[in-house]
Amino acid sequence: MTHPARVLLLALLVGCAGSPLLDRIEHASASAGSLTVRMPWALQPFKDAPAPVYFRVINHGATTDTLDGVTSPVAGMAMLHGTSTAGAMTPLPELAIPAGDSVVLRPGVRHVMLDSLHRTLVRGDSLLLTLHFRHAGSVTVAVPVITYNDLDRYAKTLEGKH
Ligand SMILES: [Cu+2]
Repeated sequence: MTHPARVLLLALLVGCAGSPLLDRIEHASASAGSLTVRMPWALQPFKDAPAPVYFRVINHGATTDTLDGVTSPVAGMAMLHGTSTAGAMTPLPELAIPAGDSVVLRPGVRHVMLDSLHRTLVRGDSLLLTLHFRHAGSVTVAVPVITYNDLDRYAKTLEGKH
């Protein structure tokens, strides 16, 4: 089999292996100014635990912007968290989005934490998350909720490691 044919076959297989939920994540996108927020997803929390949210921000502009804060109608409190070298969560007061670059929030690196949830989040739900940028203003994205099982299956796509 020639190389291009193999690539095509792989694309077909990956396409078949997708799910409506993963499709929703891959097609989710919202923009303000030169910033685009893509591929948002949240993990269904255990019991009353907070829910982590992940996404990527692409800065098509020539000026660095800064994510100053996050809010969500489903959470009493929403905040940016980083991960220390020891693996503990640390508050992140702000997050720079360099010009012409992108920043990925993924497990083990950084996330938005939704705490004091007003309702139970289950697989397939959609929650609204608003990101407040210093220059571009606010961007609201609909974030699909997935389970840890989904994350296992779609880690490569979701964590942006490919
Ligand atoms: Cu956290």
